[in-house]
Amino acid sequence: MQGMSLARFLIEQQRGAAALPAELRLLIETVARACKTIGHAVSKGALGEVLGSLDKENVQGEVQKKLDVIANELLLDANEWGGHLAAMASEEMATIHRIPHRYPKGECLLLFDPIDGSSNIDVCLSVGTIFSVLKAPADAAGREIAEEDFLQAGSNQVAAGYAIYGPQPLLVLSVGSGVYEFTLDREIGSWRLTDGPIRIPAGTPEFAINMARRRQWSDAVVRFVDDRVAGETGPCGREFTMRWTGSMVADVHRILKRGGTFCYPTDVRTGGARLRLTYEANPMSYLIEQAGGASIDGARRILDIVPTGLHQRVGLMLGDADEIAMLRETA
Ligand code: P6P
Repeated sequence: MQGMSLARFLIEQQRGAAALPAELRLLIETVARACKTIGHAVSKGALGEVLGSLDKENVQGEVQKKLDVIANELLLDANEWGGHLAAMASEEMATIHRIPHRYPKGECLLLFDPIDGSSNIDVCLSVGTIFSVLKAPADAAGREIAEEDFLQAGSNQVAAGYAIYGPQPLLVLSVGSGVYEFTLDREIGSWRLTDGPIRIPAGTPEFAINMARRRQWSDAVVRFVDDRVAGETGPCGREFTMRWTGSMVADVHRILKRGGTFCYPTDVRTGGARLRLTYEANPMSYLIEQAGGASIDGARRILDIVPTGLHQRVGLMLGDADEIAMLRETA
C-alpha cells in the first residue's frame, strides 16, 4: 500500500508468506536507519567537509574517499550492538568484523559496499550503499565466525538491497518476495513505500557499458554492443540508447525501473574483473532476479558462483532477461 512505512511493511512481511524472521526485520530496519545518516552526510557535501580523499588506500588498492570511511564506520556502529548479527564484511575492510564479545550475537552475516560509485562523490553524481544478508552456517553458533563463513553462493542470500543518494533518497530491497522501493520522507525522517513489487520492463532499448574498455571485451560482448550501436540498420532493427553513470547502484536502479542491461565484463586480456562478487554482484543480482531479470558473469549465473575470496571480483552482465540471454548464448 503506497506510503506505507518501512516498519509496517516489514511487520507485514513477518506475518505474511515471507515469514520474515524478527532478527532479519531488525537488521533491515537498522541498515535503513544507517542509510538515512549516510545520505545526510552525502548531502552536506563541501559544507560537511565530507568530500575529497584520504591519503590511504583500501584493500582494493583504491584511494579511499572520506565518505567511504564515514559510511563504513556508520554501518559498523549501527549494527554491532543489536544482537542480530554474527559478523560483517565490507569493501573497505581487509577482513571480517566480528561482533564484539560485549554484545549478543545473532545468526545473520551482513556484507556491504558502504559507498558505491565513490568516484562520483566530488562531482555531485548519485552514489549509494549496497548490502547483502546471509545466514551464518548452523555450526557457527558455538565458535568464532570465520571469513570462510561468508563464502556462500549468492543464492543463499536472505535479503539484499541498496540505498541511492540521488534526487530522491531511495531504499530498494527484497526479502525474497519481490523488490520494493521506499522514498525518504525528509519531513518526518521515515522511509515510505513508493513502488513494488517492481518488475523490469521488457524490451527497453538501453544498455550500460563503459565503451572506453572495449579492448577488454570478449567477441561476444563486442558483437552484443555493436549490434545495438548499429540500431535500426543492424540485426536488432531498432535504435538503442547507451547510458553509463559510473555508479552501478544508479545504473541498476534505472534498469529496475525502466529496463535495459548493465555490463561490466571480465577483461579477456588478463582475466581480471572490476566488480566484487560478494557485496556488489550478488546483492544486485538477487534484486534483478527478484524483479524478473537475469544476471551472469558471461556464462554462469552469478547467484550460482561459490566465492573463493571475500573480495573476489567477477564479470557482471545483468538486466532484461531476454537481452542477457543473447549475451549468454554468444558468450
Ligand atoms: P569505471 C564504482 O567504483 C564501480 O564499482 C561501479 O559502481 C561502477 O559501475 C564502476 O565501478 C565504474 O567503473 O571503470 O567506469 O570507472
